[in-house]
Amino acid sequence: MGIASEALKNFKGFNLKNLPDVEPLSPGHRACQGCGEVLALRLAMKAIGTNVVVCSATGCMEIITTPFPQTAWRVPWIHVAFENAAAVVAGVESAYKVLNRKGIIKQPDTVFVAYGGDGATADIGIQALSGAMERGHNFLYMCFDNEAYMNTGIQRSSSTPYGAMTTTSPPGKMSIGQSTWKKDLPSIAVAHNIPYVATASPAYPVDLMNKAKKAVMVPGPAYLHIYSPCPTGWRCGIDESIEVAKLAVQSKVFPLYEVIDGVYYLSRKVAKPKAVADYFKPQRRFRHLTEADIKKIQERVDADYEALLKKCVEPEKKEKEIKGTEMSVRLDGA
Ligand SMILES: Cc1ncc(C[n+]2csc(CCOP(=O)(O)OP(=O)(O)O)c2C)c(N)n1
Ligand code: SF4
Ligand SMILES: [Mg+2]
Repeated sequence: MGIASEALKNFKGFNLKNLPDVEPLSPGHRACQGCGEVLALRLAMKAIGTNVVVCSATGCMEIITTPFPQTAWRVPWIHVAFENAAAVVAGVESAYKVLNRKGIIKQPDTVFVAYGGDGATADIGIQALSGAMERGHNFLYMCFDNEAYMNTGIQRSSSTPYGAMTTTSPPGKMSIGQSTWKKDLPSIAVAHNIPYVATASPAYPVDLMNKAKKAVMVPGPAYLHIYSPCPTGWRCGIDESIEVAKLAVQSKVFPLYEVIDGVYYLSRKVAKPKAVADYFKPQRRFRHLTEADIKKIQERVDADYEALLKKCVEPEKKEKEIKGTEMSVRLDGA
């Protein structure tokens, strides 16, 4: 049994009847109305609890929670630079380890979390993240992926989806919008052979909370890639974030899965997928796309989903393996 499976063998998941009351990230922050990113962060922190040190990269979730001299954080929280949240959390984790070993503090159960947006994670901070994962620090890194640099005015990142309009990938006669395909960050995390990687979405809040809880229970590095709807940048209604997030899963654009000790588990199989065109409809960042463009994207989404299913071998041998993870179905037949 791998170290993550061992740590999770007695895992008791959240359900709608036992959700924690604790709110490490309090109300009163300054996110835009309908922000899916802050909702996802709030849910993750509810699951993680208060015995935590949080390191925040620059980005929306830093700016909107800590306008000086106020803060929405009720737990120790460090704002670091745009690029080094994973390096700083690694240092904090190492310092706690040494202080505990020397008997200077007695806090062996404190957990360490770093988070950043897609720009902070996929682009500028990927080196720090890769290093911290490779060195095996005991920490959780959460990427809140709203698919552009939103805080500074909706610039494209390497996590912006193909065809999307941003202020630095404007569509026009010569341009489709974003001209590159979205970087596959969860696979990059998996390639580091860390014990726990998962994707999550605020449209499936209990699943998200269970994954955040599991991620901090696992010894060693854990990585959560969290879909984060941004009505401001995606040009959808402020009441449509959750609908769009659901459509992302239902159209196979953003599949939910876990990789525990290198074994892929699909969290939610999409039996009757919606069309990618339905996912695009509420979002004006895609409104310039032609039928041919959408067909090309649909083919890519179908292919990526098939490739994911293949990693989850023998889908017919469904097996609920880890207690409390009702949505997590082991698909490798082992
Ligand atoms: C070295 C450096 N370059 C640029 C910036 C400006 N900057 C601050 S936040 C940000 C965008 C953050 O985007 P992302 O990480 O995707 O988070 P989001 O705001 O979308 O949640 C940028 C470009 C900076 N603070 N530091
Ligand atoms: S710009 Fe987007 S991600 Fe940032 S606070 Fe507003 S809705 Fe949330
Ligand atoms: Mg972003």
